[in-house]
Amino acid sequence: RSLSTVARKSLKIGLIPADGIGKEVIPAAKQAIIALGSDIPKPEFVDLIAGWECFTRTGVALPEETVEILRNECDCALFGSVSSPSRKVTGYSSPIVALRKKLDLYANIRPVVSVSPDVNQRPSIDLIVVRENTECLYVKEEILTIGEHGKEARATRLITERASRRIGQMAFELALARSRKHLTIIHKSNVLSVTDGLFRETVRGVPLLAGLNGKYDGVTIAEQLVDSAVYRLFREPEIFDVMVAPNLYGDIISDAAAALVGSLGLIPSINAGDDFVMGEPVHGSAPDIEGKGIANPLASIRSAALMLRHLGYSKGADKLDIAVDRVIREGRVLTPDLKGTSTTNEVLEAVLSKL
Ligand code: GGG
Repeated sequence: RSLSTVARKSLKIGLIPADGIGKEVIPAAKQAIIALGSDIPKPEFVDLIAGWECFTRTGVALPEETVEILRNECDCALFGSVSSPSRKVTGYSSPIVALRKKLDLYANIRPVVSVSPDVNQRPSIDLIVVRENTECLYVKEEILTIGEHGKEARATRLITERASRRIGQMAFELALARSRKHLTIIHKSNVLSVTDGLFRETVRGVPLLAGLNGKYDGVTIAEQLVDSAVYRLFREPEIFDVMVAPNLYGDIISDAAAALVGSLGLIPSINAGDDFVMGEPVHGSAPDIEGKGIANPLASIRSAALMLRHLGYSKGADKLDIAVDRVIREGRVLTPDLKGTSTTNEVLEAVLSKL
């Protein structure tokens, strides 16, 4: 089913704040959605649990009930952030990685846009990182053995033709809809010629797929080794329009791109599949500022906008984006990550006042 053509009287949105500042920014995004009034179908919210804290309390990081409610009852969802430990904990596995796989949310779409040079943003940044969301090293098949010289750890990196083709097609679609229509394939196939080679060849082959009949003829294609892509991202970011990458490179590149616009606290994403969409700020759980009331809510509000746009509610989505842009441009009410002194609630109020 096409997500955008379903007629809805109401919009059931699963809210999974999870850990850390997710619990502060997801409620802010909820308020922003409510403020859209009749620009979207009447929103209904379902509070759902997942995360490290959920694991320490219940022994389960991603309760089956959360997945089932998302699958069977919700039209879409917003996920906050998760604080997975950096050591192996028996029985624990990252719930966001699991959720992306269980709901087959194969595309992580992360736009990075500059709005104002006054908040430390490089001018003219307007790019989208399209991150494959289900495989690569995130299949998490790791083993530890004892070899001749001590411990040896190995991880499997899975790249499939199917996943590369569908993320490639998503990236071509996004590029086609933009004015520059330029797609850069990110890989490291000079070293990883089998895995990254398959990714690169498959994405390159998307325009030749049966039935497309020249649909992507207007899209120019470039490719860049991931290390040099990061270098060029900092040196000449304006060369990029849409970047498509395997899971791990996409994760790293999008954080790097966030540095170009002043703060990770501004970067939204959606996890998109053929049947479901889940908005998620790119930032993590930020334990250093958790509970202080100063987390930047703008990435979550923008993630709500992306989610709504993906569902076909462009009017509501545009309103949220325009309100966020105005708050950033005015530069008076900003959280400390953007060198401001305002709280999460004050930034939310500033956004709401512009809707
Ligand atoms: N909202 C993005 C987020 O939570 N980032 C941190 C992250 O993905 N960590 C992986 C994990 O903790 O499982």
